[in-house]
Amino acid sequence: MTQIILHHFDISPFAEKVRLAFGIKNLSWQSVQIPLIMPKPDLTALTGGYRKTPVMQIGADIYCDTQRIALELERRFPDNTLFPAGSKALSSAFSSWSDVAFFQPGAGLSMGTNEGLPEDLLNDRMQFFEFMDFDELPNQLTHLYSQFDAHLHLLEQMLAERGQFLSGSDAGWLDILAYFPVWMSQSNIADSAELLQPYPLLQAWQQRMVAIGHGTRSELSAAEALNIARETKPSVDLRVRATAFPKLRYGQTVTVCAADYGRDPVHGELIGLDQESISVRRNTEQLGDLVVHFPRIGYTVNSAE
Ligand SMILES: N[C@@H](CCC(=O)N[C@@H](CS)C(=O)NCC(=O)O)C(=O)O
Repeated sequence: MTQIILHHFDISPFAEKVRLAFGIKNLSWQSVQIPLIMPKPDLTALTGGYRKTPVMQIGADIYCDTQRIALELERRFPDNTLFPAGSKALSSAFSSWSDVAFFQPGAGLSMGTNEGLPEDLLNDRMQFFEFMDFDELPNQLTHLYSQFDAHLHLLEQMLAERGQFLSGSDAGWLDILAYFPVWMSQSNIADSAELLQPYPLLQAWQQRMVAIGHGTRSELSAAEALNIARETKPSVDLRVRATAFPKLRYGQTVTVCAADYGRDPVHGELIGLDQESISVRRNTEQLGDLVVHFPRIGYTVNSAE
């Protein structure tokens, strides 16, 4: 059962990363639209509590976080690599730049300059984005513009050094990582056209990124996705490495949380742990056995026994 399901919403910049990865790999996938704000009962029925966007489902295997999703796509669908010219490890490191240093000022500007945001969305994100002080946002806008612009400038220099794509002659995950804050700025930040105007290489690359597309998308209801999870068994063969910190054993009950924000805990039985991934099995009344996978970097795993 390899049908790919993406739980996401269209305006999510992190989901745009994964949609572009489908584009690079020319994959067919099914789209389940999730709510923009909590509660998200169908999503958390799968994840056990993790609420961030996006989440990828393949049968009864649930992949949280875009970094973990990228690794899984590459493992299952190695054609049209996301990591050209041996850029896998470098891309993982590069995500700390794009997800934090580049994305976070952009997210601040999206929240602070976007007048029409509905009240319930603002209230939800005030709780969610722990790195953002919403009361202080109006005073920080000039600084945030300066930071976002400095990263655009950095990206322009990277493109001058690297050529067509950051990954070389073909687009890869490195490009996607650098692109998603730019994609977000287009619809969410006031004066975004003015921001990009000084950067011609970036604008030309942006057109090449748009041309990648999203592979072949079809729509699926949340109920159908839950049915697929219910009718499928988790497919992956995993183990807990004896050397992996924090030295937990296979089958131990654990709690997994994002370490940055959106830290809703997920409880389960530890069945996979190494330096790249954490996997827990959840035995649920509603959907039977599910395995939820997280990246190792940026996630805590602790014994819950
Ligand atoms: N580290 C996560 C971050 C994901 C993230 O922050 N997504 C945003 C949307 S773009 C989110 O979850 N917002 C709150 C929500 O959708 O409930 C990843 O790489 O997937």
